[in-house]
Amino acid sequence: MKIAIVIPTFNEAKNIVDLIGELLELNLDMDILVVDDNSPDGTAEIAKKSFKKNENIFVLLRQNKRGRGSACIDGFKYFLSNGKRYDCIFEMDADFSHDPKDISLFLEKIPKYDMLIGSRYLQKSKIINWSLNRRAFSKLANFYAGLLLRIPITDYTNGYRCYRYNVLKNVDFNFVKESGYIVLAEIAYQIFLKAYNIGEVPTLFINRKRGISNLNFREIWQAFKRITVLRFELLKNQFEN
Ligand SMILES: Nc1nc2c(ncn2[C@@H]2O[C@H](COP(=O)(O)OP(=O)(O)OP(=O)(O)O)[C@@H](O)[C@H]2O)c(=O)[nH]1
Ligand SMILES: [Mg+2]
Repeated sequence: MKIAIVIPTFNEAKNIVDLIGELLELNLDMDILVVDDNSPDGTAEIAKKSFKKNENIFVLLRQNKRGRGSACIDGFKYFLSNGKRYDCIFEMDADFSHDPKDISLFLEKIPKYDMLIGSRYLQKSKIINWSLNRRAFSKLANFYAGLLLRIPITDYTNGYRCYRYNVLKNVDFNFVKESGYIVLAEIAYQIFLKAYNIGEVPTLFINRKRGISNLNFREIWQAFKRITVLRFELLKNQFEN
């Protein structure tokens, strides 16, 4: 199976080289794209320099910080238009919250699905070192998204995912209005409305050990606002087409 992995980064200099190192150890037929928003800590430069001899690792440098979701979308577009044909495309965070070893779980299960989400809320899942606040907020966000969007999934906001190439090709990225974490829910909802088969795998989620968080209240507010109107906008759109 030929796979592609999109890794959005902002100030991940302390993580990116080790993470790509661990991914390479999996020995898969794999291209990796780091989408960096001109991180002040030099993430893009470090990634480029460290892997300049590896022709499967690419860095897409954007000039301004434009959000995790928009970085992933640019990454997906890159892999959907580079002339190569992948079986599936992954997205994952750079801060080791997403264990590279879980990729094998996704690959075992993806033949039966169109898209798989690494979930923190299945019986075999585990969350390590998350504060009570973060846990409560994540639960609330998932409850709210579930109430409005009603996709049969347990984790709307974990950015560890695997999409079949053709499924991602069918997503209308122009319709995605926000740029942060909520893009995860927007893309899942589009895929759900197209009647694709979405599954989940249990993941081990570990709170970041190195580097600083990019999550802030502005993003959280953006996410709640967007979830509230998303269902109605997309359903209306589907009805009109
Ligand atoms: N390119 C790009 N990547 C981003 C941006 N914001 C966050 N990221 C990356 O997206 C991933 C998730 O962001 P995190 O900062 O880990 O957010 P979080 O997981 O909610 O919060 P913590 O893990 O607690 O820090 C990481 O790989 C970040 O480097 C952004 O604006 N642009
Ligand atoms: Mg994180």
